[in-house]
Amino acid sequence: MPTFQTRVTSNNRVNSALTFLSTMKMLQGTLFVALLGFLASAATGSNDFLPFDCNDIYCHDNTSLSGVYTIFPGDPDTPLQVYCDMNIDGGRWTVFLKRMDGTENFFRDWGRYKVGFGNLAGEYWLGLENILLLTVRKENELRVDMEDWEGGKRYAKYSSFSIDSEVDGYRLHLGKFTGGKAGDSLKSHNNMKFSTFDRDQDTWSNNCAKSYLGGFWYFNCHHANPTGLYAPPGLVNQYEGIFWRSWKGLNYGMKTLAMKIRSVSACACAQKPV
Ligand SMILES: [Ca+2]
Repeated sequence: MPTFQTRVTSNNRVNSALTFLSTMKMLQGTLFVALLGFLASAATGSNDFLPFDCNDIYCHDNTSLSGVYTIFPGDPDTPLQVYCDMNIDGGRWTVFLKRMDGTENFFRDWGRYKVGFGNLAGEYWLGLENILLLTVRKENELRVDMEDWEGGKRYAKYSSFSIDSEVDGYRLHLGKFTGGKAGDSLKSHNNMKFSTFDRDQDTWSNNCAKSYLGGFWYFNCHHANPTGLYAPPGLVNQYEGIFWRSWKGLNYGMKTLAMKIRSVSACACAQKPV
């Protein structure tokens, strides 16, 4: 029957159209989910790539610039943000202490030095537990970069750097001084436990951290004070500033100072493209 046939044909067309629309909706949904996945992946900057340190980030992409990145020195569920120096001396440096403008308070207690504090884009301390994670599984070298108030720049490098766990006082193990015109001001700090004003593990009868306003591997007490008071020279007492004795003496606080570590194992793609 023509009318019925027409109706059936019409119904078939409607059904086909509905099926088409439904399929398109499903496809759109799938595409939307895929797009979300892509955006999430792009946002984390990874496809299951879990860099251990800044060295891994550079090896994964040797065009990476200096800046704040997420690394995984512990397990995959504990991301850690850190500043990576990808410029100086071949880059790949994981920065664990940065001083640059005096905006952060470094006269902190044991608990804060243990877990870290500060602003990753500015001044910060990465935390002794994180430094331990970074150095317990990989062998690292240490570099200390500093700048005076007249534009002069110096550095000091050490062949290895690691620390013990908290039960052993985060004791410092430093390799040999391997160069830099800042000179070696950390030699006497080697093999010292870490001290803060509320946990005195130095070798002095008094409390170095309390007297000199930082947290560090003090002996009795220090030839460098990277966590000391931030101030131009002459504005703080001797020994209290961010001094580095072998370059500027005890009474000169640096304008900037950064301590950074780098895996000593060769990077598979260490050359930046020309
Ligand atoms: Ca003491």
